[in-house]
Amino acid sequence: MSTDGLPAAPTVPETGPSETEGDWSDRLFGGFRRTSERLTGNLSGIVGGGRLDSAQLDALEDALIMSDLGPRAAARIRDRLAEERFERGADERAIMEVVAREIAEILRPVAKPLDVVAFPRPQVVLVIGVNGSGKTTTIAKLAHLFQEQDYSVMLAAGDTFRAAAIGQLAVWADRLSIPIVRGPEGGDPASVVFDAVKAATDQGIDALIVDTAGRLQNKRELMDELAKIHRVLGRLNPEAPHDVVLVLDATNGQNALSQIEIFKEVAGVSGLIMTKLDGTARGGVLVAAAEQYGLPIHAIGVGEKIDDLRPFNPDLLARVIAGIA
Ligand SMILES: Nc1nc2c(ncn2[C@@H]2O[C@H](COP(=O)(O)OP(=O)(O)O)[C@@H](O)[C@H]2O)c(=O)[nH]1
Ligand SMILES: [Mg+2]
Repeated sequence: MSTDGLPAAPTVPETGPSETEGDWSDRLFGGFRRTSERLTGNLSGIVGGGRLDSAQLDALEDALIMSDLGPRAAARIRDRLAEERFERGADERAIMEVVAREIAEILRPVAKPLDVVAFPRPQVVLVIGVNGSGKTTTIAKLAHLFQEQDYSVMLAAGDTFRAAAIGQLAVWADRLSIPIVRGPEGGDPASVVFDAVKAATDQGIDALIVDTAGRLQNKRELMDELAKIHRVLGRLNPEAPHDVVLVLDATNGQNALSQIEIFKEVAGVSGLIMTKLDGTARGGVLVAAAEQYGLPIHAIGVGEKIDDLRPFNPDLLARVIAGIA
């Protein structure tokens, strides 16, 4: 589904009735269950009190690395645990409290919602990422979020590479009753973006969200295409794009990190949205990304429906990863 280069199915799930808060957090928790089981699974035999011994610390560090948190975050958490003096009879949970606190320390500095602040309007949000990462779906969710905050939104179908991609965005635009600027399949994305910025400016739109193609297998072409979009945007508004949001699929695990590297190089990334944190065992990569790149994380995707984009809550997520939420 999310292999580089394979076209994503152009499915647009129905916007079903809103779920309760519990449903989505259950799905998020479900996605991290294997991570938290792996962490606590290594703790059997910790009784008494005082400090963890080096075998226990090794086991925990390994489990953190296996859970995609990355070697740096894992070492940092290990160091923190090594310093901790536990009370007599401290159980697994007491240890996981320390783990969660340290993960939250890593995540807190990068939690930053995407705000509509650009003046003059519109705020131009360029959305990039490999095919199948969830760009188009995330754009729809983001548009919905902005609408809920009473901002006017316009979409630009800058992924002209696949006809289905234009159609998929158009279906969402229709469903959300927001205008979309689109061109022909195979057309020049930069000209779509040019038209869209002009239309959004003329109509006093608050936020223009631009979809793009994610042809990572042809880095040169991708780079040229994004550079051209940048040039066109800059000509109309020197501040644009105001945001370059990289959408990452959490199920890709460590591959998400190499995608950050590549897209930073070809497009300059200002922030991240990580999708598919429902039902993946690899969401720990979010911690690795925060620790290694320090890029703002704007939101997380926890499902395919329109309101499945959630604020990035570092304390909650840290507790979910540690299995004590
Ligand atoms: N479970 C789940 N699926 C998602 C999420 N975000 C996107 N998807 C699905 O991932 C697939 C690819 O998404 P799409 O938006 O077309 O990706 P794009 O190629 O980057 O534009 C679709 O089937 C989406 O419904 C998410 O947060 N959770
Ligand atoms: Mg798409």
